[in-house]
Amino acid sequence: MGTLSEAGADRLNSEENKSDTGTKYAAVESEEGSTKTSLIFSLHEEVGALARALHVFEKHGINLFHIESRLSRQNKTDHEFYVECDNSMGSVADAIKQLRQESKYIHVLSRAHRSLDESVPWFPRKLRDLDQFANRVLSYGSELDSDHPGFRDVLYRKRRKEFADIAHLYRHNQPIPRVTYTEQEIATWATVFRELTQLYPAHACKEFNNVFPLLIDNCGYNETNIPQLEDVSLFLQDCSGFRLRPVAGTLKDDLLSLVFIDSCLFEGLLSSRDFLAGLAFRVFHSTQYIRHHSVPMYTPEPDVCHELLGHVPLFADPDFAEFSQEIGMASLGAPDEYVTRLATLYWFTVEFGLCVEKDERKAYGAGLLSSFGELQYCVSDKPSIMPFDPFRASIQPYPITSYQPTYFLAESFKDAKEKLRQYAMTIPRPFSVHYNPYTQTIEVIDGK
Ligand code: HBI
Ligand code: NLE
Ligand code: FE
Repeated sequence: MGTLSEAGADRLNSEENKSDTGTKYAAVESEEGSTKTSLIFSLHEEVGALARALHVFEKHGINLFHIESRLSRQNKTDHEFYVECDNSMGSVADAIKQLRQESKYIHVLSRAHRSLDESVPWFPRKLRDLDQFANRVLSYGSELDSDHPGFRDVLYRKRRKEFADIAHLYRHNQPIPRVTYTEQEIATWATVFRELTQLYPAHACKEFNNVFPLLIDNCGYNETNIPQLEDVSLFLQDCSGFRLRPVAGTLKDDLLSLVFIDSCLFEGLLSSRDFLAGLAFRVFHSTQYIRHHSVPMYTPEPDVCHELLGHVPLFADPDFAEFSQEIGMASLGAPDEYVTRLATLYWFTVEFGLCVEKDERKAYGAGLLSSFGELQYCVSDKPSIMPFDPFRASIQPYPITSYQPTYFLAESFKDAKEKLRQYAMTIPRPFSVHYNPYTQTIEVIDGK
């Protein structure tokens, strides 16, 4: 299979695009094997038009996975319907033929094509595909484990549910809903912000310290304000093309085999596979809630302090952004064991990485830059330090609920990226992937 451009479909999907007379058939590989067809049609404005159109699918024995209505891109007074249907049963071709007679226009966006090898796990090909993660979560909720500091705090649990709802309802291209944080939440942020900003000049890497003032100037970073994800996301898009997407939490599922932990604190929804896949598109899944006020110094869970103070500054750096995206690309369609290793690699770099600067040890990992407890600890002589080697780091066990016993020291982001590339080449995949920045899609090239 060659590289099939999704440009046509992407153009049709693009919110910015005013008028698109588009090709009728944009040949696009199917996602999820060969079982899905996506199409857009517009109906004449009359009572029962949609019911009749839906009847066409019924008559041809076709199951619909998804339907949504929206304003037409061609004519602002019309509505159009976007439909995803199962083409493994019934005759989709016949249904489309009949639907064509009933509708003003119809575009088939993607049709079954040769699918990737059945053994290759599904992965997103375009930004909008990340919306599917929301429906792939195992348990939707905001339950906290019994040893979580917020477990007995009814108000905290209720609040977490509100954040989980925002994430669950979020769809690609929507602005991230703004949140009014409570006084208590802002007080927690203030403590974390105050303590950390005193440590950054000495212990954060230079790339981090370069960007931080820009966040103060442009995104409302200060002691008395928790910045809004939407403002930060727009800023990052200007810097490096990275953007944020709200997420309720993350699931440590595939890490469990590797990690020696007593309990899985991570309440959550998004698997490492999905989380890493986001990075391939320069999308960072970000939590929006804040840690419980009783644990400002360290929490094992990602929270808005961790995302905004730990991760965001470095995603603005071009080399670091590229490094992160490469981990994401390497994970697409990779076997489970390798996703686990890449998640571990991510852990020892993006989360807990150290680097050298003029013979000094500096932190670039977000888990260090968001915990004033661990930031002081990691530059002390207590932990053991190893030179960064992805083959070694990707199989190193680690605890997730305490300070790290071991850190890996990188020479630079460029060097780390080079080493990561070498490592990624050893991941067995019957295809290779290429990111097309113009269409923001992943192109799949058969064979290595
Ligand atoms: N989710 N929101 C968020 N933030 C993280 O830092 C994070 C995550 N999910 C998984 C994760 N980090 C990693 O530890 C790996 O599982 C990839
Ligand atoms: N321990 C970090 C903190 O307290 O900010 C969060 C780490 C999330 C992986
Ligand atoms: Fe993180």
